[in-house]
Amino acid sequence: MRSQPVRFYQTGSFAVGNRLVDEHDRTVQSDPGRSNSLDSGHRACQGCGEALGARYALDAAMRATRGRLIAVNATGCLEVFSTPYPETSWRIAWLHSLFGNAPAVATGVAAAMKVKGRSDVRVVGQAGDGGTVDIGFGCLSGMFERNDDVLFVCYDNEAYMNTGVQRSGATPPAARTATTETVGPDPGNTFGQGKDLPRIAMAHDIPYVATATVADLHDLEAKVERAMELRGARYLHVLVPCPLGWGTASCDTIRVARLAVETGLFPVFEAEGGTVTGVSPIRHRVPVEDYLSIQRRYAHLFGDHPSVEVIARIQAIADKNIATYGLDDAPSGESERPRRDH
Ligand SMILES: Cc1ncc(C[n+]2csc(CCOP(=O)(O)OP(=O)(O)O)c2C)c(N)n1
Ligand code: SF4
Ligand SMILES: [Mg+2]
Repeated sequence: MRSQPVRFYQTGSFAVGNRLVDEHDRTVQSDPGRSNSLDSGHRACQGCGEALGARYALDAAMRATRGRLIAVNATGCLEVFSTPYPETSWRIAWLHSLFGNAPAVATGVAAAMKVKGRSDVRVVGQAGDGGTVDIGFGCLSGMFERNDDVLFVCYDNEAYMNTGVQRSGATPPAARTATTETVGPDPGNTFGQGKDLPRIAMAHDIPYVATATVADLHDLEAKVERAMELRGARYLHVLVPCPLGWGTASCDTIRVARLAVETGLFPVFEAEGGTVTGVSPIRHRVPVEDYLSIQRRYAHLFGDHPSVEVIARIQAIADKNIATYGLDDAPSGESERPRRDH
């Protein structure tokens, strides 16, 4: 009988244990020497996208800086679940001050390092969407405008999760939160409000702006690494599903993040100096219903009388994103790795 070649199914994936792929394709998490920046023992919900995103982002930043990294955290789930006093899950230099001032504190730490002549020590600021697009926005815009040497990471779960799922400036239209209409003609968040922070960041012409999701952790790591190659103000906006606030199964965090990308509702791209330099083309485009219908925050759009008009308006947003960022014009066979123009 002819022998069959051994097939390593893991080689096509970028899962945590991807030690069988070529060395240059391996993720930071596959490195036994990884820093485990956000270690086990924290109190995040099962399937928390924010915990996953933060661990990958910070481990990648630690590797890029050879461990010379200081993280500044805004108030929010990431801070609360990781540091119930006197315990902490952080195995890095880590600082928390207030909900709204993380960009300013990060700027101060970067300035202190400069004064001390420690250009080798780098600074990451991090916050949820509320801490970034709402209460921290003034500080963040100032940090961008001064081109302070900080990478700021927003973990966007599209509401104030830590305090019980209140609406933020990043909550999408029609999503139900604790502070949006529950009944009436248009339950859920209103259309036409909110802030598109990646585009606002790009308008500051800062060296680097990128978006990513926990559905493609290899891409997230690559973007952190690219950001740490540059100096000045850099911004990374990561979509991190929240099972509690979105009403999704804990096991569906990656799936729902992938659907956000494949519908076009969350464009994945990077930009340098205010110009888009790379996008992640959509491989398998899906209608927005596939994304919305598995989340209880959109349950009012479905049932016996689906809100066809509202779903069509959300589809129009996805279609516009796809056209704006050119997400559907990938030559056939192209992978979903970012296509870089530089
Ligand atoms: C000045 C101030 N106002 C309100 C709060 C209460 N608070 C703490 S975290 C939070 C919401 C955080 O939301 P977000 O930044 O999106 O992070 P998430 O918890 O969703 O990760 C709020 C309202 C506070 N700590 N300080
Ligand atoms: S509420 Fe959401 S963001 Fe907060 S720990 Fe739970 S899953 Fe994570
Ligand atoms: Mg949030």
